Amino acid sequence: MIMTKPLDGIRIIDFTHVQAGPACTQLLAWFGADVIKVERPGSGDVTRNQLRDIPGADALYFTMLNGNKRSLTLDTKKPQGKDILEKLIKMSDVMVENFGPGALDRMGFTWEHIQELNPRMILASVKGFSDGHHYEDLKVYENVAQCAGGAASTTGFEEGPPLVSAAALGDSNTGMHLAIGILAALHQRNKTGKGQKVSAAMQDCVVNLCRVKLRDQQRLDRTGVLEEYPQYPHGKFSDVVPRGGNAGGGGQPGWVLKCKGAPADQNAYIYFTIQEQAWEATCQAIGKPEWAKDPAYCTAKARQDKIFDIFAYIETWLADKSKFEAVDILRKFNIPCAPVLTMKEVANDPSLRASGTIVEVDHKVRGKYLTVGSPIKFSDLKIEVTESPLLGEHSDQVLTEMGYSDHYISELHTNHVI
Ligand code: CAO
Repeated sequence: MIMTKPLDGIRIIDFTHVQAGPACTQLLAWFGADVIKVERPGSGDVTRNQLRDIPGADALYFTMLNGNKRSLTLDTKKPQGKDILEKLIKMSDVMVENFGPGALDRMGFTWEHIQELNPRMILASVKGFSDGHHYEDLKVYENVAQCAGGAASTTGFEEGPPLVSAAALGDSNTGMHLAIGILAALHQRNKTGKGQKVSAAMQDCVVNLCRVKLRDQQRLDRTGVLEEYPQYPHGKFSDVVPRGGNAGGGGQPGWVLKCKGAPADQNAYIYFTIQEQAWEATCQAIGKPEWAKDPAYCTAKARQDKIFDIFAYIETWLADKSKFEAVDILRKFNIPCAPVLTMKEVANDPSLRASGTIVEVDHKVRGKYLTVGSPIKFSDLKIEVTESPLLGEHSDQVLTEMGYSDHYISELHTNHVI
């Protein structure tokens, strides 16, 4: 049986850099697309050089976002470079870009021109803000998007400043949204034969993940309080959603609780959730069976004004248990919980290794490195994560496949077009 991949036969021009665009195209490469990363000769994606840990080797930022791709250097501002890009557009299915606003147009590749070259082409763009937005001219990085999307104002503790998350809500998250848009456009093209422009703005994609906070704003407007927030019932609310610390966002209260070794060990904590339907089991687990039927404790409403006293008691129960021992006990009682894992623990987690979510890749210059594999698993596809390409590693190969002669390719080298 010949093994095929979902995106076999789809050629993608990867005109992306930094994280949002590269995360999108790497995902599509894992699914089988031929992803050709087009980079500026001499320098390439700026992340090849930033925060290098091994002199002379592409930085981990680059290697971890550009696996499974080929690299073609091309100066698309030179006439010969433009000609080659035009030919590549005619031969490809998708072009993904995340340049600053207007850069692609200034290069001469407007959506109208791309459509003339290839009506089947799907042009997929990441920008900081959506078209027509009053900030549409702004260049945007991760934390800018987290602030503009409502995430920062609702993250952190009440007494502290707005806080950004370590999770790439603006970058990789937008890349994943864009990938979904591309797959939908490919599906539609199968029926209509026509491509289209797909856009994902980083602010919009952060807002999409902050849906629950928009819910809270409307609840607050109506009732003046948010009963699952630590400010309730003893603190004060203003007219905007406050920072909720480690509170759970749904109907079941939760918090990060200290275990044996904390706070000296800054990560000796678990996340503990009090689920209404598991209250009796929770009381059994933490050695307070008498709370199960006590009217002062046995409903979520009754517990509201003493939820932090309950968490404080659970911390006394946790004081002689490591975070792993605690979870091993609590899991038997069906309590939603997990240890707070460090990145070192994530990197070495045997289950993450076994599932292919953390993978070791061998790179021809830097040697072995860890990266995050596909979080999406398929029954009929084993995703192989391969090394990122060196700058221009596949230029000659791609140009030969496009029909250019060796003589012309060597002229392009001489003229620094590739
Ligand atoms: N050949 C010739 N020129 C090239 C080229 C190539 N192969 N590739 C890129 N360029 C040129 C572009 O045409 C552009 O030129 P002009 O500005 O003269 O028209 C120039 O390189 C710079 O592009 P840029 O504006 O994208 O780059 P920047 O480093 O100044 O900004 C970033 C980076 C990320 C802030 C900006 O690209 C951006 O806002 N992107 C959209 C939002 C986004 O994706 N941000 C997430 C990044 S991940 O944190």
